Amino acid sequence: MALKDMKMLNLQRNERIDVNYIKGILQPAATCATWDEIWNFQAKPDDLLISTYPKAGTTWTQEIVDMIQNDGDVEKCKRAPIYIRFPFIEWIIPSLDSGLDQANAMPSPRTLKTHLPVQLLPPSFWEKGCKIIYVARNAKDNLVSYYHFQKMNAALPDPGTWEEYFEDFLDGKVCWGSWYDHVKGWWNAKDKYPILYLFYEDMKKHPKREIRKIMEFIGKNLDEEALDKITYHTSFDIMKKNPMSNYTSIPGEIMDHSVSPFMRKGSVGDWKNYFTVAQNERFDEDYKKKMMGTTLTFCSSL
Ligand code: PPS
Repeated sequence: MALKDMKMLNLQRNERIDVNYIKGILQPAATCATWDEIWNFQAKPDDLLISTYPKAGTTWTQEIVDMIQNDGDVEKCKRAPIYIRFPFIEWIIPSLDSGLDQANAMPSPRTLKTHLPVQLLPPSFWEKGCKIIYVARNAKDNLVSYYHFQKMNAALPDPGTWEEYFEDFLDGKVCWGSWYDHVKGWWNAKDKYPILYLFYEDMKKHPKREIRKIMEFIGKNLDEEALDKITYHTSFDIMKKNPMSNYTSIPGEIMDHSVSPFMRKGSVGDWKNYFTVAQNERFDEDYKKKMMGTTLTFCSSL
């Protein structure tokens, strides 16, 4: 089936997408169908890449980066929805362009988005020495956020029950694979490549400090007033109301915000409202095994 037909089929029948594997990592079938093209994507030296495991704070970081790049000009950042401003390189958005087409059509300097685990990143990003901002979020909140997102987003598989999804997440049987391997893989890469590794929880606790880190990393120099403005404009409450960052412009057949809004809670520790005591114990035990030996640590409540 041609890719174009597949996109329309999803939209018309309002069905969930198919999934498949790329080198052992579950991915939307449309991503698998274009994998060779994605793998051979030609990055440019002045590309900036925002990389995350899904639901770790991508959109938040994108808005911050755009605000910094535009010297704190709110109106400029409202020029288009977030998914148009930042091509998502491995994504085929039903009824819209592919991320690759968008990226290839975009003038430089480009800021791109990916959820790919480190081993699946197109090699040209490494070869060209592109700067990369990686954002990680504690696994428990990440799991809860991803579960709700899959419920509202027909462009991802149905998550099943909470209990089923909980096990799938621990097993890495979700799109873009294991959270554990993802955060560890990128953590290890940061010592070899120009990667700024950030944490969602730090951004919540010290937004201005983390925004300043991003600003310095991308080589900008804004005054305190601009930084304050960016901190305000990129707060959860403001971004939730901003149609250019809250994904409400995606057709309702794909994202149904009445099931769960894209800008859902934006907090640290929401997992406590979903994990049973037994699930929490099982999670912690499994976590210790999977994260053994890494220097990477997270906080899951503030
Ligand atoms: S995606 O679909 O993978 O790109 O999603 P992503 O943007 O990575 O993650 C969505 C979660 O981030 C929350 N979010 C924010 N939190 C705090 N402050 C701001 N400004 C902000 N913007 C987005 C969003 O609400 C999702 O988290 P949950 O826990 O589901 O609310």
